[in-house]
Amino acid sequence: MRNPAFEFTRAITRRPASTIAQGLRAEDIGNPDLESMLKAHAAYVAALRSTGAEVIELDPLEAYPDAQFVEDTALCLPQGAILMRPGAPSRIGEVAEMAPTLRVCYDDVRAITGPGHIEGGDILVTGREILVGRSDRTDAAGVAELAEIASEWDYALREVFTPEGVLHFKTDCSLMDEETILSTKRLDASGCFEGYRVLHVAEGEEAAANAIRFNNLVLMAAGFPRTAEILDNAGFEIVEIDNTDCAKLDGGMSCLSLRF
Ligand code: CIR
Repeated sequence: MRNPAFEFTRAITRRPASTIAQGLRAEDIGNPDLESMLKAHAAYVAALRSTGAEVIELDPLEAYPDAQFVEDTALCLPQGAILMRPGAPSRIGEVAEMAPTLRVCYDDVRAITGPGHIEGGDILVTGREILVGRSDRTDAAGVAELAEIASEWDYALREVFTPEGVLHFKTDCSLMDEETILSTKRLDASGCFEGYRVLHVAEGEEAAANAIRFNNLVLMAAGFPRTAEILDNAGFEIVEIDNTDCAKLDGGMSCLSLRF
């Protein structure tokens, strides 16, 4: 039987807009380059498609420079989709832009209506539960509203914390299979993965923790050879994607798609 936490038939992505230089970032390490970002984005979409999945590629949204990070706008579960309420004010409008596509894909589309905030990057769905990390973007009220919807669909939801200075919970972890999580040591030290098998990213390669297991593949950012070796030794089939430009906007592999 299909495991809906990492076996998918569809994904939604959005091509980066020409306004990407205005994208949010915690620290300015230079502006991303649109041409190379588009190239990396195309490689990402091709990797998803190579697994047999259908990928819906949405057009760029010039008014929303972070809109290629579609993951933050919704949570997609087999029972339905839930529209998020981003904690970043400049990103709230991205949700209404995503909603029509989700309404075509799902009969049941719910929404976080507030007053709380929650972004998809803070949510890790495993085969057993939904983990949500509180962060600067996701607050207690946002988590509580998601928990209500999740309980209607019989999910156990557990609130965890995102390490200080880390954008999203999933900036520091990814699901690899039903029992395996790839995590930074700093996040795992919080004890939130008790009961799972945890693979640590290599020391100094913390940015490799945001990967995605998508069907038979693990998509990870290129340039982290020791973590790639750890995953390879654990038996995962890796595809490395250039993340140089997205990283300048604190983005990574999970942010670039909604998977269901
Ligand atoms: C932001 O700060 O919202 C974007 N520049 C990056 C969002 C990354 N999304 C994710 O990790 N899910």
